[in-house]
Amino acid sequence: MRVTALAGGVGGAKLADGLYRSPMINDLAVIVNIGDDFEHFGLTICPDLDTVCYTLAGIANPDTGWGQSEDTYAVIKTLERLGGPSWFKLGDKDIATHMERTRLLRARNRLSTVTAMLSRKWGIECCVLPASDDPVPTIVSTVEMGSLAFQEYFVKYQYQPQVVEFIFKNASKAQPAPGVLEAIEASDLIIFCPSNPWVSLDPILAIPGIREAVSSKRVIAISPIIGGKTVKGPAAKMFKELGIYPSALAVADHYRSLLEGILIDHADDALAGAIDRMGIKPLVTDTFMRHIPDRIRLAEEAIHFAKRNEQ
Ligand code: FO1
Repeated sequence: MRVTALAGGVGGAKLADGLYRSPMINDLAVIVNIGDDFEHFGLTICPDLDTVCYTLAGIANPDTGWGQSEDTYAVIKTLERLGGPSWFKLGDKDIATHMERTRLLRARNRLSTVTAMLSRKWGIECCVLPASDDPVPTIVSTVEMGSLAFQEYFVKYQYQPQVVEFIFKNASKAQPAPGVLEAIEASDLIIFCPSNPWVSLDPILAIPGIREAVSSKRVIAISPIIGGKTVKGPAAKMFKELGIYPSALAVADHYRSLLEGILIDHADDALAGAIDRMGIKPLVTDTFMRHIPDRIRLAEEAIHFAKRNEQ
């Protein structure tokens, strides 16, 4: 089966890993959010591309989900002693990724080309694509601090400021990266990974042409919200601050016109009827991914769900 997954953040990377490791899928493309990307110390840092690639390569930090496992922090600690900004904890091995990506970009390679080059070095055998090769930084408009660059909002201020809206800067001028629309068109199924709808999947869908391409395909989502909360990150807090009660139902409604089905957790069993009445088929299951077998199980449940719906 040919699958294209849209992913961002740690939860999205884990489900993408389950799809990647499943023998049911012989052709996987992962389209990754670039809204978190930023320049730091002159380095181009792409957190969601790195989180997906490190996770697929089996070298992600198992505790945080981002950065590399068994990394050291000599550089950032030394930098702190020099009085430099150390709020964004870069590991020593992780810095090598940012240095090589920046070097390749400066040599006028596209981000998608650089991602393919790095993926090969990490032994990744599926296609990992940035949503666009053009920078489309997410700006978070907040009550207390006005407009914040994404990493300032997410890391420096630990996503405490109250959100007003999200701006995907220059999205209207951006192009899907080469291969993105082709991957979507060629797929039997599109999977919306359990990522933050506001700042991981919406920035992908905001790139001109991507939402349209997805809208003519079969789409199954996995809710990132379980029992009104997220496993990690600010998605539930964002829903609340935007005046929407956080729930799997709110996630289904967020993507309403695009979804054929959605996997929700047992904790949200009571929402299945309302989701079904929206015209979206619910599958109630265990959506926690505690370890790699869980990632594969959940990924395969989504595939089986789609196959059952096919008839
Ligand atoms: N997230 C944090 O909460 N604190 C950090 O210090 C931090 C450092 C970091 C370094 C490299 C990287 O690729 C990601 C990093 N992240 C950190 C996560 C980053 O903020 C991502 O954007 C989030 O995971 C949301 O996708």
